[in-house]
Amino acid sequence: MLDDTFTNPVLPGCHPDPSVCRVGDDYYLACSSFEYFPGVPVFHSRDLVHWTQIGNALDRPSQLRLPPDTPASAGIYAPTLRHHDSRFWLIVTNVSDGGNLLCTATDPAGPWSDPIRLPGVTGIDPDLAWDEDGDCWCTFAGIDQVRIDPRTGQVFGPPQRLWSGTPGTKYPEAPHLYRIGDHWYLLIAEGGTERGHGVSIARGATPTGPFQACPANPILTHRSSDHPIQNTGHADLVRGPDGSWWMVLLGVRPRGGTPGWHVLGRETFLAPVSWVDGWPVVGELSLVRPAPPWPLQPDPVVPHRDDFDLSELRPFWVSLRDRPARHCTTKERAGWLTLHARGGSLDDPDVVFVGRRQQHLSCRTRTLIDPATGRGGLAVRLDEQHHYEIEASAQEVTVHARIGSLRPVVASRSVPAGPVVLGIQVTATEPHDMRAGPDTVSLGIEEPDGTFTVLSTLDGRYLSTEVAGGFTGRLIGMYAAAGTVHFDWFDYEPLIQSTEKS
Ligand code: 6LW
Repeated sequence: MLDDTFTNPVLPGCHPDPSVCRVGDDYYLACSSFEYFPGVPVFHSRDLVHWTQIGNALDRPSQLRLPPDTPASAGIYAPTLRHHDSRFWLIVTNVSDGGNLLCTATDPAGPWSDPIRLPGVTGIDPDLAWDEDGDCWCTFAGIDQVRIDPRTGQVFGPPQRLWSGTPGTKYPEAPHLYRIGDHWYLLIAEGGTERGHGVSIARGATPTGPFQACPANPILTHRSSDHPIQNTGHADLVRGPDGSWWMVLLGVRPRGGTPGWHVLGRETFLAPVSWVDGWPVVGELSLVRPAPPWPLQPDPVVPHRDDFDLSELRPFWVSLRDRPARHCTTKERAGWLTLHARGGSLDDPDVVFVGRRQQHLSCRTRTLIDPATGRGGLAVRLDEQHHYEIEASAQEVTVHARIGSLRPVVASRSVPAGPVVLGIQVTATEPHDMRAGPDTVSLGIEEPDGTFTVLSTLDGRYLSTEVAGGFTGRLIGMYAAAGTVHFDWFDYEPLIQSTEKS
């Protein structure tokens, strides 16, 4: 239902380091994708609130190489997406294969070009900005800058230090440089991407500075607050067609007792921005807040059930490091997703896995698996050392957990031969229960009469970023552990609670 409020996060689930640009009435947004393939999801919106994934910028092996030893949370970091000279430009870091990459597209849904490399851009979080003379400035974590030729990747001279952020505050990173009115503004994140994160800004007369820090820095931080949205930082600014200004940024929603566990990764939030004395002032960032002044669009129709009837997988499905067709295809058995095992379990970095981001604090997933010729299942995954799964073989289903070095088999049950519906339900705990974890994860099977039998309910805190470390959040998906397994459909159903809408 449309009303005068909107729900934050605007892109729930693991969608950190958002970068946004506007062309006419259309907004486009890209974010980090780490060890997952395809990489750099790209979204479209007409109102900054409702986003539809239109593709992935790096969806061919020629664009994205994630070597088999790419650790979880390595890979693709922090794109900048810009529109200039009738083209879309995307610059991003592959920390696992050669550093910074630059691709272009005329349609942000793709295809994107094969990337050029930028060996002279020597840090993460690269930004692109063009000045009035057409010179292109690449600014990156440090905060350093070098002029580049964005068509060839050539750099002109060594990088120059522009600003180190607020004295005494760690990790000046995530720069974005903008010409706004009479000034060049240098927006950065600092304080680290955990609870100390924040956004600061400086301005100068030229794109190369010198830059003067805003007296009100940090212009956004929730550090040391009891705000339900924490770790706020890594932001980008965009101006609406009506002249209003907005900030997209990352934040997390920790739950449960001390220290608070967030399980969905760093999500994308939206906040209004006003200008006072030539400096941006970030308005209230809340879970539900007044809408932008233009009409809201209806929610995009997100297919919660995927019947695997298309020849290609939809863009929200991701795999680990690569996705060769010989291991993962919808073409082998019509209307089914077929997975041929490579690694033997979710502990293995080369396991054949197809998953989607968990985007809601509470949700229910189901899949119909045919394990007649193999073994596979349905999993909630944070990384190789942190996952829960329910696995089916010809006549048995088993619940496994992996928590660090512990690998218990939690429950098992025999089942009749043939396809079986596996299910996982995630249930957020009450926000004020200080002894609880963030949520519970129940794994079970659907009986022939449609009732759901839970085999095991596990504490969700062990599949949180605070326990596992790293930069990502949970994925839920299907995998093969041995032989060949087929999945007829996959269902993801948000369960709405008072603090969120679907
Ligand atoms: C990203 C850095 C950060 O490169 O986390 O929150 C890193 N900020 O800017 C990975 O997402």
